[in-house]
Amino acid sequence: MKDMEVKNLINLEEISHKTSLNLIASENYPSKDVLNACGSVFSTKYAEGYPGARYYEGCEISDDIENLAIERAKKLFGCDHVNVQVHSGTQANQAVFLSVMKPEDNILSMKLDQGGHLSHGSKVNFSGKIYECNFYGVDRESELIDFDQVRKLALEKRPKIIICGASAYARIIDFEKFSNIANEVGAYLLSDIAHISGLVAANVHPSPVPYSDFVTTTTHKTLRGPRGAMIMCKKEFSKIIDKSVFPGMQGGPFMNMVAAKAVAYNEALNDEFKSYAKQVVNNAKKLSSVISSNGFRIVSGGTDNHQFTIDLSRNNLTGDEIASLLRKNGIIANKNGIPYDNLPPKITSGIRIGTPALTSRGMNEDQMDILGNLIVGIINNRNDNNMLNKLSNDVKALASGFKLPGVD
Ligand code: DSN
Repeated sequence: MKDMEVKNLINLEEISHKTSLNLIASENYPSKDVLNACGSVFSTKYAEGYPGARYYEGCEISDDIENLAIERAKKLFGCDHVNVQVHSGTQANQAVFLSVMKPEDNILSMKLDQGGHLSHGSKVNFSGKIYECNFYGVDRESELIDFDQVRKLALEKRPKIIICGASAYARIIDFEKFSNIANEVGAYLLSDIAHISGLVAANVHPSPVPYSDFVTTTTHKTLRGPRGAMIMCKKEFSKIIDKSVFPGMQGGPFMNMVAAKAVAYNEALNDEFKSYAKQVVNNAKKLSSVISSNGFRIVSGGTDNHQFTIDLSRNNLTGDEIASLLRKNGIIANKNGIPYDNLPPKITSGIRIGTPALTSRGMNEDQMDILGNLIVGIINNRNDNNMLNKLSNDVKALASGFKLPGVD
């Protein structure tokens, strides 16, 4: 690369990943093949429209790559129809809303501060500005989705769409229960599986596809593809979903990202991916149990998926201070609210931990044991600089034993 300023920053980012341990639950390391497709000549191509019906000439090969991505995605998730053009998870949700709702129609979704997502109706997001939104949460004791509340609110508010799926929820989501409630009140069911789609693809989490009218997901989290998204839907919604994406809210698709999605779907069909997805969950279970056995409470008592949240309130600590402390010592995670948090979103009482990225680097339960003790050690020795120096060297040593997929 001739641009040394940018090259230097890319190198620095690479070194930063290599020498630290990435526990951001929504991040992952895709393969070299996925990255190559992202950087391929397809980034040049304008292909507004859909295969066989484009608004530009010279789209024959773009048609082939998009059809390939669609066929692979349908095989992977067993869905009737898929749109692989949508650029992001938020835009995927937006396209679903545009397809069946009018402004001021009513959404029922999970509270943002109990695990939901901004694009599910938050006041600061387009979804909360355009639509009327009501929210369900988790039970105060079990910290599991409160289905009595979901049903009560659904009967009372008669939403047009019920959304299930979360950004910070560590337990299995019962899509059938959501579907029964949606059917009872005549609502559409949108399952946003952005976080867990890789686990769904590998059958380590139940699939929402048989129960949902619409399923949205990003492609870069547990699914380990390129930055992007996709929408799956029942056959009857195929046309309105595609129209909502283009020309409704996007122009030309990013054909390089469509190519990279095709690569990622194919990788996810392999047995190696299934082993990775199982390991992601085993790693999260192991890491949460090491941390909880050292005196930290885990929200809902543990995890069934790729992530969990540590409740720091009983230790008189905040998410903000501990996320920053961990980062200074080479462990990257994010502050996160816990259910019924007394602290504001910029401070929070929790730290969200996810295992997809480290699992992709090849780590297993043995490394989770070491890592759990490092996390606990860093928190407990936060005022002892000598100990912190030693522990951050241990973090670097652990990181240096595992390559970065797609880069090394
Ligand atoms: N919700 C973000 C996350 O889970 O990190 C992504 O939108």
